[in-house]
Amino acid sequence: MALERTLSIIKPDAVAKNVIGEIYTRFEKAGLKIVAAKMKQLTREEAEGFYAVHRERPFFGALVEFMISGPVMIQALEGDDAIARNRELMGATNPKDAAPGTIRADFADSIDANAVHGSDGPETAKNEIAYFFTEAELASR
Ligand code: RTP
Ligand code: MG
Repeated sequence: MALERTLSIIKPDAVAKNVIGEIYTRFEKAGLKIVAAKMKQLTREEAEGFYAVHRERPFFGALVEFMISGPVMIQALEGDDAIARNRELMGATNPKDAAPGTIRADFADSIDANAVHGSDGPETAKNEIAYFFTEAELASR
């Protein structure tokens, strides 16, 4: 197993539901350590840049509007197979398809308001962590 880092975002719907702590507990129980964290109201430019790979997709406008609809909680997670492990904890993109006990099954309302983001691969994780955190902001633990 490889020690990895991944980027996680608790989206505006889950922040509004006041479940940051419940989601952090799931990360910690799964052996993922929070090595950096910040709460932030994303600007439109930040949200568009973050989801730039989806720029041509029909849902891009709605996705950006949703991501700037309220503050988000952004964290870098570290652990064995952190990228896949976080994706397992999150569940499927559409909460209707998410396995019972996953974050999206328990906290998400729709495919748009789906509670969390997680990097989908090593290259994405590296770029997404650097998008929000400087090297100095990442703890070694
Ligand atoms: P995320 O990037 O947020 O972790 O989600 P994901 O990998 O599970 O899904 P992705 O394909 O990367 O899509 C990014 C976000 O766009 C919204 N989406 N809407 N209406 C649709 O068909 C649709 N497809 C995707 C979702 O909010 C998804 O989280
Ligand atoms: Mg994605």
